[in-house]
Amino acid sequence: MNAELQINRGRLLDRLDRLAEIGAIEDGGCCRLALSDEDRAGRDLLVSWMRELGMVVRIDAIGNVVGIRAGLENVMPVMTGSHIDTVRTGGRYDGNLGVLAGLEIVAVLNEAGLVTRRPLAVAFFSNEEGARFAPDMMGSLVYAGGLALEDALATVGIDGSSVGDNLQRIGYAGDAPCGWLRPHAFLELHVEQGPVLEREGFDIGAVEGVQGISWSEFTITGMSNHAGTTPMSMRHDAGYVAAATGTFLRELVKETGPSQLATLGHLQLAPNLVNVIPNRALFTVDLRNIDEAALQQAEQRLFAFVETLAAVEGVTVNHRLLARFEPVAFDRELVGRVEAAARAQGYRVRRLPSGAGHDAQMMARLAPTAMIFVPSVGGISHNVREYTAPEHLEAGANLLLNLLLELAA
Ligand code: HGY
Ligand code: MN
Ligand code: MN
Repeated sequence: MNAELQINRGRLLDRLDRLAEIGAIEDGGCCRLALSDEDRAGRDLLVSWMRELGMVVRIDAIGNVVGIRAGLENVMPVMTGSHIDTVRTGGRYDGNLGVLAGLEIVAVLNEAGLVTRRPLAVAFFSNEEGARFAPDMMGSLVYAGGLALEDALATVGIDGSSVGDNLQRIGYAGDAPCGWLRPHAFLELHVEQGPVLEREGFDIGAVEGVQGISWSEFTITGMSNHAGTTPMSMRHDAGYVAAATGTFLRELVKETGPSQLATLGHLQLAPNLVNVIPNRALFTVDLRNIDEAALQQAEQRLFAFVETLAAVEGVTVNHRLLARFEPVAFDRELVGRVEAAARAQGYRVRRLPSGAGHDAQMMARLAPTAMIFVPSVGGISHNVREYTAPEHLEAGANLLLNLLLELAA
């Protein structure tokens, strides 16, 4: 461990603030939806910082950006990174911390005149959030070979435009083939986005893996009719099926226990008028579970519920699977090193699974991978009130620094 090398907290906080100015919304939050003009501006800022740090920047065909700091030997690099796209009501740390901590570490090494044996790579992946174009972790999934480039480019988002068109529009359809750089190891620093570390008084999370994710989109088609003249027995109410599904999800998780999570996050009714029975309902269901068999169970029960109710109500159902990732276990040896290094640096550390999806779960298909979590105040994320204390941001970045030096030696 390189005790004397420390990150510069002020510079890291300053970069987080400057990136947060791009797509700034109320109360210090950020809205930089994937491949939007705000995302482009954020990308441009980070690429300029990478270049200022003397890094070689390469952009691949799905817009993943990798900055490389040369090592003494031309061997597989140690890679860190995350994402800088946000949800519509995002905070300033989700994803951004992992990328900016990587740049801060390069700045520290430059100042120290220290060149690692292995090159260091800092990446930010396209469309991690999946909020505009599903699935989430799209850029790292293509990078890891889990989704064909042309399928990703053809994906149409919630506003009707495609990934490929938007990538061209913002000028980030790069020439590097996806997955062109296979790392020796991948380590991602990220805010926990949940309540565990804060509630139990830990500084660091040594993340053991990521729970399974299932995103479904349902389109229910019924018949619009007059809200006042149509007897209840004659209705084909798409809105009722959507609302009943939301209630069913709560019943489902009550029965299956706390490891099952279920969210009806997006709901659109048409014609969306107070006195017209909805003839169309478009809604999404996000199911998560650390146990794959239980997640499949939950999916089967959801699909059966919607189909059965639709038959009774006399409406039709169209179902699209927007994302489906099985649980991922990170590299045991690397998780152990995260835990040991945290302890050696005097941090209170515990192991835990990740509730959120991350680019690391895709990079785990290519190389030994692990994650470092720092606490989220109140467990809040995907919310402008997302906050992590500066001392925890610094602790996470210092831990990342030491682990990258160890791995790149
Ligand atoms: O959905 C997720 O877990 C991540 O924020 N993309
Ligand atoms: Mn994230
Ligand atoms: Mn997120």
